[in-house]
Amino acid sequence: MNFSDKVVYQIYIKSFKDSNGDGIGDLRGITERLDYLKILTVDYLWLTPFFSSPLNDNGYDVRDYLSIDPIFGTMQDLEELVAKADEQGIGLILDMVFNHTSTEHKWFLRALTGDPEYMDYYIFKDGIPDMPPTNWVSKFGGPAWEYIPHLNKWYLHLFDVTQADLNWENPKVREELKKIIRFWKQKGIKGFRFDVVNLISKPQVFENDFKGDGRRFYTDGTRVHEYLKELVRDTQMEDMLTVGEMSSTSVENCIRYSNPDEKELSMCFSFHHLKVDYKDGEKWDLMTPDIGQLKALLTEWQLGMQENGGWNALFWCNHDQPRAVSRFGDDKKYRPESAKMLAVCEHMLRGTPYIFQGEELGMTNANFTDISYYRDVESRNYYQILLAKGKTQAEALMVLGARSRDNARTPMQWSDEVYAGFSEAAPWILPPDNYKDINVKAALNDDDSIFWFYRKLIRLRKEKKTVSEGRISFLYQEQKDVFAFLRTAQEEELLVLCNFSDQELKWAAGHDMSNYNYLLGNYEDSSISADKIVLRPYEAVILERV
Ligand code: TEU
Ligand code: CA
Repeated sequence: MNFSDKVVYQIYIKSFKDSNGDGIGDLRGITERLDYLKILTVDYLWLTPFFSSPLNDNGYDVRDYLSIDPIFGTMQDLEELVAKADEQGIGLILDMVFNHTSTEHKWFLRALTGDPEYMDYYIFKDGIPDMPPTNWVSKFGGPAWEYIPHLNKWYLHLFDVTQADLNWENPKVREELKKIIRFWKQKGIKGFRFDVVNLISKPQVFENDFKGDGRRFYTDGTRVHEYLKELVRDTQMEDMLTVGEMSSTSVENCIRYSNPDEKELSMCFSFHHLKVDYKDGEKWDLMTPDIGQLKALLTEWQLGMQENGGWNALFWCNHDQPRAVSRFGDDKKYRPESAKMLAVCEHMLRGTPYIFQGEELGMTNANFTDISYYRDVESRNYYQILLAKGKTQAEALMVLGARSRDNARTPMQWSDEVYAGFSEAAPWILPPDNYKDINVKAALNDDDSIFWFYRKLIRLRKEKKTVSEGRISFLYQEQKDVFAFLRTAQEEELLVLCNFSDQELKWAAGHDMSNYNYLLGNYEDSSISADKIVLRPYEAVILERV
């Protein structure tokens, strides 16, 4: 199946819409707002996990994959959402967290009793206290192993200590996971997103990493392609939309994950382009984004995947990333312009675009001024780590302000009413003050809003095969802040220019510009001449060859 003309909208349930006044978003909240999503004309909704969970990582710590956490609703609510979405022609994508389970999952609880059958569902290693089997570091900070005194063993957790890694080497584990897929398929689910799925194949021998944090031993591991093929084949997922979240991956592996001939997944998320503001690759060291590197990485991935039949999931934002307009744009002086420019860039690249809730409004980072406002386990851990490293509270807060995952998790801004119209009660996490201006109600009433601009981009994808299926090639890139590319299919050609700076720039094309018409852009008119284009701050234009 080809998903090139589709657009996916990601919903972080806890923050989307609260229907019952407890301050937490839920399934009924989504059903209530399907009309809004219909106006945007998205094809699929990716719902972040709503399964039974202690919610230490907001649902990425699953206690029971086959039941719904009461905080999010009931099975009936889900069935109703599936049915109503279906009436609108919208399919649901569920988030499968198969690298690990919550330590409250019944499998882990049985393992803790010393039952060898269930201990083999996880990765337990013999050991003594204070001597973890390897020096690997958890993605959320601290050691990746936890000691269980009464078993004299350590278990592996690449994420939080309450998220124990599953042992995919064990065929019984793989069978259990297939059952989960089959269960949700028969509920009418149309696709799946697989959480950190390129980390599922662990090495045979566990050794210390003296060069890094351990990831090179388990990222795109030796059996990962085999596992994915088996999972897809045995659950007949071939025609569904399947997207893998690939942590620290490579183009070569993503080609294999997403090339239809391999019968693994439909597409991949990769993250290299979202590390261009990490100083020396370190997320918690701030740096202004290196746009030259951003362009180089996107170019490498776009061409690499195209030449070898791979398919990208395109995105700037998700529930783990700060807001793109605050990060790569200017969320004050040029907020609408830069939000639209980022939209053009993403939606015109080759791949399937993903919109994260609120991105279509140009929602910004949270601007929290105190650690007590933060909820995310990773942010809270790293706050302590930053203090321990000698940063002042103010410095640590500044880092979190730019990097925390909570920047994406503030409530969806529906209106200028109290709590942004998200809930009648105090929400579990507060919205930034700017909800009074930045909200759905205001966006729908403004013809020139970011929202309506997104809708135009989606329409363009539906109307023009060049956008959905065209080849991509890149133009003159020497001008650091301008990203320029062509999309071509048969006789049609589109030229896309994006200015990533707050400066007016002359783009010296070296490309004959005489035969192009203005198609869409984020400024009302465009100054195109035969050999020169003047791009205003954060201007983006799509030109069509005549
Ligand atoms: O995220 C995987 C992941 O590694 C990150 O995006 C992570 O948040 C970041 O690298 C930390 O610096 C997935 C989910 O999207 C995330 O919400 C979960 O917390 C994580 O897996 C564990 O399930
Ligand atoms: Ca609720």
